[in-house]
Amino acid sequence: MSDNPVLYQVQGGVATITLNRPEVLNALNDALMNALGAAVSKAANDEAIRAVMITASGRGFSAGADLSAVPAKSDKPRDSGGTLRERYNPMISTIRAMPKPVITVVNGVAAGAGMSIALSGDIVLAGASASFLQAFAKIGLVPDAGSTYFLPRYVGEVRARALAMLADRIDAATALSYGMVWKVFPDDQLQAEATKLATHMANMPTRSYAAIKQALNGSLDRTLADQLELEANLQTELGRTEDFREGVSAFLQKRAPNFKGR
Ligand code: T3D
Repeated sequence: MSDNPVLYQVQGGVATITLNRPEVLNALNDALMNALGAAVSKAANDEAIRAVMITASGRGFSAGADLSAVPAKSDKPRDSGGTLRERYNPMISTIRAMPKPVITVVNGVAAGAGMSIALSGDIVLAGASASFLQAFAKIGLVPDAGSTYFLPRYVGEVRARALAMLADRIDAATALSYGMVWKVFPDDQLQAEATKLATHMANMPTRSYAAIKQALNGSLDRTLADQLELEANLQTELGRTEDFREGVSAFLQKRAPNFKGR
């Protein structure tokens, strides 16, 4: 049994958040969810952190909600909606809104809300042996923690409905071909490749990434006119940043830029 359900490490401007209940494929119990929510908020609020990785220990990414915590019979039905509102939803919202990139590094099976967390990343990487499973319908639930938002946008309605209703487990290669995943790496190279990417992103103009997130979050729900206006507003802000001046100077001087995230 792991003492810390979530590990938090910082190196070179990158925070690595590791789900750490490998004995149950990082199933999400209250302790893990409280620690994960706190870790995500900490990374979001720390200006020294310019990229975040979310990954997991052992052979799984996350098997979703810890089903051993659900009583088989109870006079008092479980308040699943309350759990989502209190723990899952704020965390998913923070991942999407934080003004820095989040890379989810899917090292194994991602099921139920574990799959939702995997899909919430700005960049989703997977190991070759990873798999994805909308487990919810198998136990009489509806996909939650953002899956019904992310899936149709990533894979289209036809696949989203089939994945949610049939709850088939798909492998990393299929997830890649569906557009749910940015890249798949051999399992033994996944963490090194993810760290390389996160370190690269932590040295890029962070405010540019923050604006990209703001522009793309919900862009499918806005009109073209609204989107054009949002881009103009964001570009006004970015045009005043140190990193924009540095990027242009570096280009004109034919040297590598030194971005500060300001
Ligand atoms: O009320 C609310 O909280 C609402 C929120 C809901 C959000 C949700 O996520 S609902 C969906 C919950 N998750 C599932 O239904 C998935 C259940 N797990 C599985 O279907 C399979 O375990 C997997 C497909 C994920 C992996 O299969 P496999 O064969 O690779 O591993 P396994 O042998 O089934 O699991 C390994 C161990 O992890 C095993 O324990 P044992 O027998 O070695 O002692 C298994 O019981 C445990 N485990 C796996 N998933 C969970 C779990 N323990 C608790 N909760 C789990 N979700």
